[in-house]
Amino acid sequence: AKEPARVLVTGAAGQIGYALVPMIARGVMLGADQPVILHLLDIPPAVEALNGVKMELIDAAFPLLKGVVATTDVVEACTGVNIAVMVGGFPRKEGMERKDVMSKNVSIYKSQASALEKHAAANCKVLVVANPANTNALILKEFAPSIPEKNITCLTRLDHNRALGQVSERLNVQVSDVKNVIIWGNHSSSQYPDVNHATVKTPSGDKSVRELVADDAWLNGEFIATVQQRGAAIIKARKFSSALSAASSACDHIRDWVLGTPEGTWVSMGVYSDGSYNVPAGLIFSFPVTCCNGDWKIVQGLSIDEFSRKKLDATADELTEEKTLAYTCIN
Ligand code: NAX
Repeated sequence: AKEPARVLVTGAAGQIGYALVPMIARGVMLGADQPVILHLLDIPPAVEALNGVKMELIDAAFPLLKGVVATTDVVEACTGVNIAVMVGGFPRKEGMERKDVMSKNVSIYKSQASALEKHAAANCKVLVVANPANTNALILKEFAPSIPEKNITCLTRLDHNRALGQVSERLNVQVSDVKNVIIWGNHSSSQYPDVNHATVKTPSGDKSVRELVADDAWLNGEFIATVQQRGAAIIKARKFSSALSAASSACDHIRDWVLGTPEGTWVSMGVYSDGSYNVPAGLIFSFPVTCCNGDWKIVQGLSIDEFSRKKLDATADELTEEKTLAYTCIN
């Protein structure tokens, strides 16, 4: 039998945490043959709710779940973890300045970065979900210099899956037959959902999404806006932000990273930019990636038309600005 993997979930008493931890305990994230020990971190005001989550995990009697550590102590939470899913953060409240929210998150990610760097297992893989996700991941990278930068990522898989969902609804095809959409850039409304290389599996082979949809106005307009604004639409409908879809896509992100992407398929991940596609190096930016043996690689050589170039540049500009803002909050 495999040794249990230790998986940290921060913000585990929150909504995404509540949807995510049972998925991990059922093997959705790391596979049906991989036992897990869950490390749940939250802050003191949420400690009762956190213990309630632990009670429910025990009550669910998950065969793969070999232990639960529920704590408000960052060091205890980070010790020995192989995977860290960072869902905890400081949300933007009405009337708050962006700088104030950034400054709260900088201080959270700074201290959690140091704890991970000192106490996590070697080669720990980190996924930042909490917003501003790309910039929180960048701060984490900055304050955990001994964690390889390729091990620090942020979640844009939800946006990627939303794009697959929109194409599948529009064409009335199975979502599992649609692939290779791309989310470029920031996990914010400046992101660019790109279908120029996306295909649909049909009985007569793979066909281009652009050709099948045959409506460039929709693809360049409403489709993009729907994906960009989907988070807000969910809040409007549910009065709470996306949780089950966020949790599910966090599992997809880690699963594909650890176990690999299928041949011929790429996914979107927020990763440390190396300058590919003329995106400034040193940002955490969402790119199309393939994964193999636990490592991701940016898909190279895709054509970028003028429309796409503008959208990529705009979201890169926003991230550069966020980075500057974050750095002014460091000291
Ligand atoms: P909730 O407010 O329900 O939960 C957040 C939890 O984090 C709370 O229990 C809170 O006590 C805890 N927390 C706060 N500070 C902490 C700290 N320093 N250490 C540990 N825990 C801490 O929010 P939820 O709906 O679960 O969303 C969590 C985060 O995900 C938010 O930042 C949200 O904006 C972000 N999202 C990111 C998405 C993405 O695709 N990247 C999509 C979904 C979601 O909006």
